[in-house]
Amino acid sequence: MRGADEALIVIDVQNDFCPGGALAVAGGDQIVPGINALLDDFAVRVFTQDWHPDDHSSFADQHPGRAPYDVIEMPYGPQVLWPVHCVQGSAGAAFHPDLRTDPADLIIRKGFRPGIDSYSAFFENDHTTPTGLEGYLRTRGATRLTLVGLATDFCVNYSAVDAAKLGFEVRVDETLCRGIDLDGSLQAARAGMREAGVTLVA
Ligand code: VGL
Ligand code: ZN
Repeated sequence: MRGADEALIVIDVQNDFCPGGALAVAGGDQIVPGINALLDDFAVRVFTQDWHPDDHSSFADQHPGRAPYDVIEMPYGPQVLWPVHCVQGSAGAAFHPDLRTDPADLIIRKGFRPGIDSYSAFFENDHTTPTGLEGYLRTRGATRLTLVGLATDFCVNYSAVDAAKLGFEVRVDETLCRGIDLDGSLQAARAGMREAGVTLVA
């Protein structure tokens, strides 16, 4: 068991991000056994779940003439348009069936507001609307965070950078993450995380 101030944050290990899912990340399911093995080491365990209404504004089908992976300008900045994924209550939004979810202390859902996406576990994509996770971790006494999950270059990246900005000591275990890698987004994410002071463990 690690220190009482250490939290494991498991990002979006959901069916739609695993092979066969709507927004499949290559090898997304391969990280499940390793995450399962890590859970009992941590005093604080938080899972996140991407959780969109079916008309979410990040979905390409909400923007006539647009296709998945196009980038549009939203009031809060650029937004990649995604295939419909992680719709609230759908099988795709459920956690991978082999993921041990019973040890989770908290499951935090994000991306539920129709007009704004939320990659980060801490803030929506306007970088100001909080999810409440910061307060949860601080009141639990967690100061050191290990992040694992999907996808490295989007939700893990945004969560890690926000956590570092908030003053947490942040490690990303890349062996237990997989990336989407859209137009070099994986390289950019790794550089951005390092610049923010995140430790990448491979
Ligand atoms: C994610 C794209 C859209 C992620 C979520 O979990 O990384 N990526 N929604
Ligand atoms: Zn999403």
